[in-house]
Amino acid sequence: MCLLVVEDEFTTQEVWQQIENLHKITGKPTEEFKVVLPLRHKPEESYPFKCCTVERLFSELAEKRNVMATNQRSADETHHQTSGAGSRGPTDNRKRLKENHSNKVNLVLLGLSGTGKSATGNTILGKTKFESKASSVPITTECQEAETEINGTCVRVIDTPDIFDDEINSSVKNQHVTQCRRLCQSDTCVYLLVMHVSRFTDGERDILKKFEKAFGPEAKEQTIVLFTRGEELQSAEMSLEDFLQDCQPGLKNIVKQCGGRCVVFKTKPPDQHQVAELMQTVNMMINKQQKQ
Ligand SMILES: Nc1nc2c(ncn2[C@@H]2O[C@H](COP(=O)(O)OP(=O)(O)O)[C@@H](O)[C@H]2O)c(=O)[nH]1
Ligand SMILES: [Mg+2]
Repeated sequence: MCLLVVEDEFTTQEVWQQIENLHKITGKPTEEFKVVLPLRHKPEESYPFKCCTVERLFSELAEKRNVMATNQRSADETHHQTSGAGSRGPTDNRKRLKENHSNKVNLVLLGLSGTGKSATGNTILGKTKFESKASSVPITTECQEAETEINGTCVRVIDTPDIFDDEINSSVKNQHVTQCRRLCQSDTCVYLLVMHVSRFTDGERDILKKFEKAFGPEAKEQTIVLFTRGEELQSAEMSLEDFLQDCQPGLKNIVKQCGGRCVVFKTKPPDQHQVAELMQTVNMMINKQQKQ
């Protein structure tokens, strides 16, 4: 696949010129180049080149990956049958991520009470499945799940109660963690560490330690920090980069430990564009880890 990713201000003429240059350099026919359009642009028939959106590209890649995985599985089954290999041993999440070429992903919402996990879950799902409201007591008290499909990927959203609260009995928290791990047993699991953009509390300072204790030391390799109340950044005319640059060292460290993967969300009003950006980050992380 020869992909030419273009920026927002592209002109048809410039892009075509580039395709011709690439054709001269590589010898590949111009029809083999596909232009990946910036977000918000829709493929138009008037373009003289093949083009697609990032979302469409990811679903095409996922389809191709599925076909390859099916072929690989058939080859593996043949090999197992001929070599008489026994059943597979237990798989950890990282191994599952590498092996899992299916088109399914679990998104697990984690974070303190009131940070907006349930509201974020509803935004991802595009419908209200989880109760979300302002409250001084936790509203979500059990792990819950709901599914949707986003650009060909089956996304299971898992909403959780606050499992980091020191006030809550540890056996209750362990039950939530066990339930959450059970829900994530099959398919790739991506953790979304949900934090309020303008509040970094003492309870969040050692959140990664508690998180690792619950889900294992490698879990942060599959984590994206998701900041809610993005509209507060918008009204302060700040980008996520500006915010991260000026934020507290403790928060900077959390983002750093999560590989710098972070997104910003606003749920009032919900905006599906931010869901597409989140899925882009999810897919990039999964693709990168599968290559490692
Ligand atoms: N303005 C605004 N409110 C939000 C946002 N995300 C969550 N909230 C509100 O924050 C409150 C707590 O959200 P909830 O989803 O119940 O938090 P949870 O306890 O982490 O599940 C609710 O009143 C939400 O409407 C956001 O991005 N912007
Ligand atoms: Mg909740």
